[in-house]
Amino acid sequence: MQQEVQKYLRYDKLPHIWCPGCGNGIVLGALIRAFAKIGCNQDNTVIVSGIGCSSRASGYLDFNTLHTTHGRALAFATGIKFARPELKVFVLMGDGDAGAIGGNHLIHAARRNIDLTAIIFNNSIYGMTGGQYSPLTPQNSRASTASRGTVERPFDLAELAKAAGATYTARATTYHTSLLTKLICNGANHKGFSLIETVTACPVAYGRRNKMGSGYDMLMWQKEHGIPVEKAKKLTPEELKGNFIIGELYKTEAPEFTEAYQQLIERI
Ligand SMILES: Cc1ncc(C[n+]2csc(CCOP(=O)(O)OP(=O)(O)O)c2C)c(N)n1
Repeated sequence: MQQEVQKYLRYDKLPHIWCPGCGNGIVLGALIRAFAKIGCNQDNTVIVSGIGCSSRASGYLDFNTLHTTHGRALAFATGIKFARPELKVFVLMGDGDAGAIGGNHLIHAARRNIDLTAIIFNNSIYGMTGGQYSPLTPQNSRASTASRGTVERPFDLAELAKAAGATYTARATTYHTSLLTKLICNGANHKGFSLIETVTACPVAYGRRNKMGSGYDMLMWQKEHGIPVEKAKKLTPEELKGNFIIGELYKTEAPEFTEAYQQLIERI
């Protein structure tokens, strides 16, 4: 397994830029294990990312990679998939990248049900730029732009994507790594737009301000607050409060954008 996994990394790009305790490396680890499990061909796979700490992940991966502009990863990925539908395209984004500046691209990629696998690194904050709150920052959290706590209600990106037309949504954490690997495989094997949110820790820009302790403590927080989907069904909204659901959240079949477009070409 080790050799299978190592071939997916660009060793000449290491050391990585992530801080001690950051969960991004764990997501990267789950990703490359998923690539090995699926048997991803490096020549036929494209990794697109936006801008942010998490988006640096594309640079460490030995595939056709595109490190694009903040919030536009899905727009670039849509272009690639549309021009070359035979390619497998993964899109790596931070919560700010996908939910704020890139929110419009996210809802339209979901609406089109284009066959992309979107991985959201949700560290609850803008990590790279020093801790401004994002649309996924939990209410009442402190951020560099909310020193007394944010009053805004956060998005549930999985619900948002589902409402917009995504046909596969799932969530895991950097504590639940085998689940994360499995969900990435399932999302990648699903035909249509799939979104896998990963709850990950930013001890420096989020954890420190919110007294969440070390990277290890934040992992334990994920362990305690990530409620498996089957268990969550038996709980009341009151009991679920302050927690989040992990596992496969939604899966359905719908016409995929590039296939529907190909059918149109053949028809005319
Ligand atoms: C158009 C544009 N606006 C703003 C920025 C500055 N910027 C760079 S990364 C970033 C936020 C990163 O947060 P997130 O997407 O959550 O990723 P993280 O760094 O937390 O992984 C911002 C605002 C930019 N590079 N380009």
